[in-house]
Amino acid sequence: MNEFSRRDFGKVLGSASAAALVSAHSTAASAAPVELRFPKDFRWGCATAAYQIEGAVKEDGRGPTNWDVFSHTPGKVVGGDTGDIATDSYHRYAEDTQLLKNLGVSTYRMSLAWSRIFPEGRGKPNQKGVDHYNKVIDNLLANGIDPYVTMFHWDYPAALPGGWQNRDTAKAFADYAGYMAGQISDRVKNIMTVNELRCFTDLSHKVGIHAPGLKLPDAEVNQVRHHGVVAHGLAVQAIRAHAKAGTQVGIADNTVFYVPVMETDDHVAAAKKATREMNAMFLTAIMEGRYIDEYLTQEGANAPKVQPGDMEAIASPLDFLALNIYAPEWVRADDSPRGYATIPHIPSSPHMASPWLIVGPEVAYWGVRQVSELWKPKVLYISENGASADDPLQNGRVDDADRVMYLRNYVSQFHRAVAEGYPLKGYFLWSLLDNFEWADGYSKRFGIHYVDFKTQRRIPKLSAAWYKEVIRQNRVV
Ligand code: GBH
Repeated sequence: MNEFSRRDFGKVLGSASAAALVSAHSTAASAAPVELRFPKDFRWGCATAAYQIEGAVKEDGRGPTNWDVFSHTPGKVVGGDTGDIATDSYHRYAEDTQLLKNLGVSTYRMSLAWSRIFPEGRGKPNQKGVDHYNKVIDNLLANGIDPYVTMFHWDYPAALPGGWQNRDTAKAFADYAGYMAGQISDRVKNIMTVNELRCFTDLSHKVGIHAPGLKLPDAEVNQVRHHGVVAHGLAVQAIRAHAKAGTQVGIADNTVFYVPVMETDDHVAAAKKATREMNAMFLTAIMEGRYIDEYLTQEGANAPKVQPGDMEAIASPLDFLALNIYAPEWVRADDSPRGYATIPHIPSSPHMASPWLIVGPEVAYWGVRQVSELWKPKVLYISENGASADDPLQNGRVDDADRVMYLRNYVSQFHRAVAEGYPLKGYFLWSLLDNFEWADGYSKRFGIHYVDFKTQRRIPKLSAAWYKEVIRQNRVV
């Protein structure tokens, strides 16, 4: 590399050093394997969510939730599965901590069940619920694992009238989030408000496949979406008001990312525009503090009713942004007024065990890059990435080479984003263990630990061995 190109490369990398992130085994002219190495302080973790793992739905004063009601309604979840027992992690959390410790992760993303703290959504807190999470958090810390806590991962107290259709739920959520921030922020340094706005609004109220299973008209869906972002914003404010100074506050969003069909300026620009416009009601509103014209024009009379102060709350500054990245959307530049055309997935699009989980590793790179270019977050995390697989259990082993393939390709693309200097600081693999996969029940496995749901025995899959090695060597293996 001559002086000029070396300096150029250095500029792209920002503070990161090229040599440290991409290194060759030897200086031999040929056949030197290039290693994709991560920065020393890169944080590796795993993610789970309360309703998907805890079980113990009637224990210690927990109130019923939207998902208890939904999963017990015949026909809503594959196989009639429920979260009543799940992976029994309410009782087995110490065992799960040991799984994490064995992997060598430095972080763990978990969520709190709102209805364990406020069984009816508001009112007097249930001390037993608080005690439980204190035990879980203390157990993680005692094992050298830093918990990242999500306040809402889709399970809300069924007693809240109207759920997210009711604006008051946003206020109740903020009160709960603020209260819990006050309880845990002496030990928990990173808090996320909500998980995946699009899922708990659209999938629950428009598509109807998630609790409470509604198919509302557009105007009402837009209002639910608005209540979702307001809830996030009010929670940011409440957490800041009650948490210890220095607590880092963010959101875990499943922004839909548009991947350019080829890496040329026109397609790259078209994809970035698509990402901004297609997420107008969620992340774009949060980062820009307004509903952009493209969205308002498109929705017309169905646009959400916004009250004074809402947009300021929604745009409350964040310390970090966290992204759940799974399937890509492909997009190309187009002559139409909006300048892009999305390309539908077709039967030959490769996917994992879940039909929706199209394999498109480049989305990992483009997601990080687009968000960085559009809104310049200070710190980014991948709050979820992972895959479902069929996981044959044979002779006590689960050789999930396909999941390893998926993860290796996505992690390689995250590496590219880090190497180019984008502020990606950590990665949470979904999921630590097989669990209740929402409407798919236990029919889809996302874990890197296999769970035998009859015995609750956990068996590390090949992907757990792979991840452990990634963490140990801090590079793609
Ligand atoms: C995330 O959802 C969630 O945060 C996590 O709880 C979940 O377990 C994990 O990822 C794996 O799914 O059946 O075609 O109508 C990802 C969002 C929600 C996308 C369910 C696919 C079903 C689409 N997913 N959705 S479809």
